[in-house]
Amino acid sequence: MTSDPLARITTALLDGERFVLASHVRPDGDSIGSQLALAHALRALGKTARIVNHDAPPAYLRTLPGADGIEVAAAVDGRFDAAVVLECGTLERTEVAGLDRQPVVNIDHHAGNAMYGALNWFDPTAAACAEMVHDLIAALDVALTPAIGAALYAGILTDTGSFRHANITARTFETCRDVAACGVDVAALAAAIYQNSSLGKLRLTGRLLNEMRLEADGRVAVLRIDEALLRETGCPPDDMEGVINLPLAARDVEAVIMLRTLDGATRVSLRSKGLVDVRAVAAAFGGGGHRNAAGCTLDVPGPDVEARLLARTVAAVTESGTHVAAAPGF
Ligand SMILES: [Mn+2]
Repeated sequence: MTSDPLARITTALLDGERFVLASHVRPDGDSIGSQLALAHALRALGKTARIVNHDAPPAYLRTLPGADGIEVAAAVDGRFDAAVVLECGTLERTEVAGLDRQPVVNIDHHAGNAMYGALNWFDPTAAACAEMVHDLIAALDVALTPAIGAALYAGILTDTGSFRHANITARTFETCRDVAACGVDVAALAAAIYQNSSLGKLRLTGRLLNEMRLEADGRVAVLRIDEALLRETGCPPDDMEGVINLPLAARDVEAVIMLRTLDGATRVSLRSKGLVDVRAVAAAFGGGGHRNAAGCTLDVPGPDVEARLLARTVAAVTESGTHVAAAPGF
């Protein structure tokens, strides 16, 4: 017996036959990519692997091989040799009941992971959970196929903000090297993800940027989405991926707050450049994420809590010390 979590998880997966794979609510490219890659690998070994998430994959990921087999459910029945939970800081983040009745394998890269599994592999140095899954698939001795490679690449491409975030390491490119070598058409995959939006999303983008509020001398941008804006622009609610990143194209903007009101709660997404830590901001409001990409939910929204959120974000920008133009790596 070794204490190396990757080796222990590899053994558990090789020994088992039936698996369920879950990820967080509102799954993103890294959730879906990591799940599909691992499911393809387990099936290549002759095992059964079901993917069960609380929410459907976003439209831009539905062309990934195997995406049409992803189940959407609030609970899983029956027994599995393991529930592999990918990309979740806590088990509750899945909002899928019944996973806790299985031996849980926790594979994640989010700072602050609660180590909730029977087996835990937590690596905050991975730019994407898909990097970890790449290493796991290698340990399982499954050769990459175009279907596996496309899933891994989707996870890395989206979780690095199209290779722009500070989380990128040599390992990121080593994984992508293997993806390219196995025959994935990376340009076609990028087009499927980034040149595949509705005209409604384009109209929403125009309105959002036009109505953007700037605070702290333009260092913090605030975007606001409500039902009326979606209705007026015709943007489908599941087609807003990436709009939050647009203000960061401006030299002066160092952090973005996007507020989305929905059923009496306000969903907050945060993005930042360089050393500006928006994960700490989200954590102060019960959320989490990464330094440059995080989120939380305001259950009792209102001007007061929004003012506190803004003040925390402005403080994060100020505390980062350096203007992004002078930060390391820029
Ligand atoms: Mn991720």
